[in-house]
Amino acid sequence: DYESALGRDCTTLSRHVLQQLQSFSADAQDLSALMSRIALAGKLISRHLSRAGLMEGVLGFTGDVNVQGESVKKLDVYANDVFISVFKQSGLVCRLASEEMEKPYYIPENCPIGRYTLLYDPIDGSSNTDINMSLGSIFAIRQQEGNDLDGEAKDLLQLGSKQIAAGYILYGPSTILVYSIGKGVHSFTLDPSLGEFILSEENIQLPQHGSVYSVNEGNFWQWDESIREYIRYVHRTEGYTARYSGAMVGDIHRILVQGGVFLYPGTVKKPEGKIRLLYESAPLAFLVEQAGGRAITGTQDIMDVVPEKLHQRTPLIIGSKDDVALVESFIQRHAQAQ
Ligand code: P6P
Repeated sequence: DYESALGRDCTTLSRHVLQQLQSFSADAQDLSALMSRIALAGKLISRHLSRAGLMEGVLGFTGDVNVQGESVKKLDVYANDVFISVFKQSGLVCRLASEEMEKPYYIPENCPIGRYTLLYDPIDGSSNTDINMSLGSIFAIRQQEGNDLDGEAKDLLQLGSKQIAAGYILYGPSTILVYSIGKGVHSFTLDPSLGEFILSEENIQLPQHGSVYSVNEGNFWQWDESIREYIRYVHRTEGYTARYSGAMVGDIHRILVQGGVFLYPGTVKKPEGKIRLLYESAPLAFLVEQAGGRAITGTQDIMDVVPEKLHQRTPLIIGSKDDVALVESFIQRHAQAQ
């Protein structure tokens, strides 16, 4: 029958979402269509990245500084524009909130209020853009609740558990899309010859423990003593190895597959750390928890953090349950000693 003929080779993302939802309701169709548009954004960005070095004016800086005070890469702007353009006429989302935009971008025409909101980091790890290293896009989907008349998107400032779906696209040797709608974590690999993301793994589960710890040790002297104690421990204990790429999506994907822990702790000067809550930590926490892992700030689950601001940062310790618990034990021991 056709199922065996198609088999796994042709389980596309849109079909998989409908299978997951076991429904063909309008909402299910919308979510499936929404995920397909995210896949389209991923294909466009992947193609652009693969040719970046061949085209004039793609790499390098725009010369602007974004609202976060970071110098903007041309690829940041390109990727942000791709997400806006693929959703503009989709009628699926009313609002896009991105690291690259101070305020959310509203899509008023033919889009009834109360639909989905897409929160995303269009290119995460842009320090890697000009050196041909892996990069990622991170996304979260939330429901727009209320009328948001003041445009402040206050309805987005809610727990990570209010996320409807989340995931990332990893632009590496192959382009992989990993997502969850709360029913497990599944990965798709882009087949450039088909122009389709094809199912590569279902119900991914993080190992309980892994040997990898992933952190920028260049910040060692800016960390709290508890984190320095943890680092000294893994330095002197057999069985740990350091891996850090400078682009979080690749580091997180390694941990999703092999286990271990990724840390971006706060520093004495910036206790809130660097990673953004609503479109980086929260979607990754949603995904990792669905895969049987954990994600904490150091003192609370990422999924329980209620943001006060759209671009709020949090410290992030995320990965295998045992490895996150080990970091947490150093933090707790130091808190008791205070
Ligand atoms: P640092 C990229 O800017 C990013 O948000 C993550 O992708 C990455 O892990 C981290 O920042 C790198 O920051 O301070 O270690 O260079």
